[in-house]
Amino acid sequence: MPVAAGLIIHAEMTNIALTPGVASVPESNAPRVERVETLLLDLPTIRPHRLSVATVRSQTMVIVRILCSDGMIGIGEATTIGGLSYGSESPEGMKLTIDQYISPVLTSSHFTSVGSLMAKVNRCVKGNHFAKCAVETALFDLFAKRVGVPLSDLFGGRLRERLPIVWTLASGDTACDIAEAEEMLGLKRHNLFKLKIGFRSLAEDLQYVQQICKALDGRARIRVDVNMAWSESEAMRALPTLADAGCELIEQPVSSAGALARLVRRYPVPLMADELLQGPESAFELARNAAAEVFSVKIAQSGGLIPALKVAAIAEAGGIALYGGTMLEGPIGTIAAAQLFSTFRAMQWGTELFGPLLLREEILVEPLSYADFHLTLPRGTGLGVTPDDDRLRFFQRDGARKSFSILTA
Ligand code: MUC
Ligand code: MG
Repeated sequence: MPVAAGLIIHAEMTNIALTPGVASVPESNAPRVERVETLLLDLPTIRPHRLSVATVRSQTMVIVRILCSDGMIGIGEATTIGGLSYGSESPEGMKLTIDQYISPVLTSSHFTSVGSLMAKVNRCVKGNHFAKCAVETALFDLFAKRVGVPLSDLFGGRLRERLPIVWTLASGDTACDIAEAEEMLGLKRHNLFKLKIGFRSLAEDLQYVQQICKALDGRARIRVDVNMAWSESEAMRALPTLADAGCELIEQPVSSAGALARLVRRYPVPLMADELLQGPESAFELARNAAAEVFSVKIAQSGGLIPALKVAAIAEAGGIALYGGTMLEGPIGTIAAAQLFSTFRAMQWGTELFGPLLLREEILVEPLSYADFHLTLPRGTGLGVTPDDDRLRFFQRDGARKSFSILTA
C-alpha cells in the first residue's frame, strides 16, 4: 500500500503515467465525493499574542470535512492571523469560498486522486490559498486513510518522527516574555524562541531583543520576526545590532522582495522570507534573485501541501535553508504541516508548529504530543488525529451549526 500511495503522488506531481491497476483508479469505479462541510471555530488564546500587524486574543479556524460514498471522511483546517490584517483571506471568506465555489466542484465528482480533484478546483477558483489548503488537506487525509497509511507516506515517507518546536514570545512585555521563556526551558518544551518585534520604536525593539538575549544567554537560541514592519533604512540600522546581541535569524524585516535582496548577506545574520512566499512562483523569484537565505514554508500560504512541497524543492535547488512556518493553526492544520515537514530532506531551522499550545482549549480526542523540545508525529493513518465532535460543537460559531450535518445528525 505505501508504495502504491507514494506512486500516486509522484505521478500527480510529475505527470508520469502509471500502469493502470498499480495506482490509478478507473473513474467509473472510484467513490464519489458526497459532501463538503465547513465550520467556523472560535478558540481563545492563553494570552494576548502581539505581532506588528495585530494582537491575537482568539483564533478562528475553518474546519472542513469531506465525506465520500465509500464512507471515508477527511478533515482539514484553514486558519489565519488577525482577520484580514495578516493575509488576504479572512476565516469567514474562506468558509464562503469553500461552501459557494469549491464544494459544488467537488460534490458528485469521482475521487480518483487528490491531484485530479485539486486540478478541477484550480480551474474554477483562482487564488484563495488558505481555503484550497484546507480542502486539499481533507482530501489527502481521506485518501491516506483509504489506502491505510499516514499522510506523510504519500509524500515519500518520514525522514524524522519528531520536529523541533520554536515558541514565540509575544506577550508585549519584556519581563513576562523572560518569565515565559524560563518556564518553557524548565518544562523542557522549548529552547528555541522567536521574538515578535516591529510594533515598538526601533530603539525599544533593539533594547528588548538585547535584554532577552542577555537573560537567556547560552541556554536558548533567539530569532526575531519583524512581520515586514521596517523600512530598508531601519533594517540597515537594526541588523548589525541584532547580530551583535546574539540573534541568529531575522524573519521578514521588510516588505519588498527588492529590499530583502539588497539586505541579505550584508550582515552576519541570515534573513528569512515569510510573507513574500505565496507559493511556488514567488519562491522561484526569491530563489532566482537570491533574496533570502532561509524560507519559512507554510502550507496555507503556499496554497496547500503539494505547493508547499514545491516551495521546499525550489529552496533546496537554490541552496536556501528551510524552516517550518505556521499561521498559528490549531491541531488539524498543525499536524498536516508536520506530516509534510517530516518528509523534507533538510529542516535546518526547525519548525514553529506550536499553534495548538497557544490555544486555551483542546479540540482533539487525544492532544498532540509536545515534549522534550519536540512535536512527535502520530502513527495512525491519514493525519493521525481525531477531532472531539462534542468540543467542535461547543466552540462552533453561533448560527453555523446546521452547516456541519455530521455533527448535528
Ligand atoms: C509569522 O509571521 O510567522 C508564526 C509564529 C507567530 O507567532 O506568528 C506566526 C506568523
Ligand atoms: Mg513570520
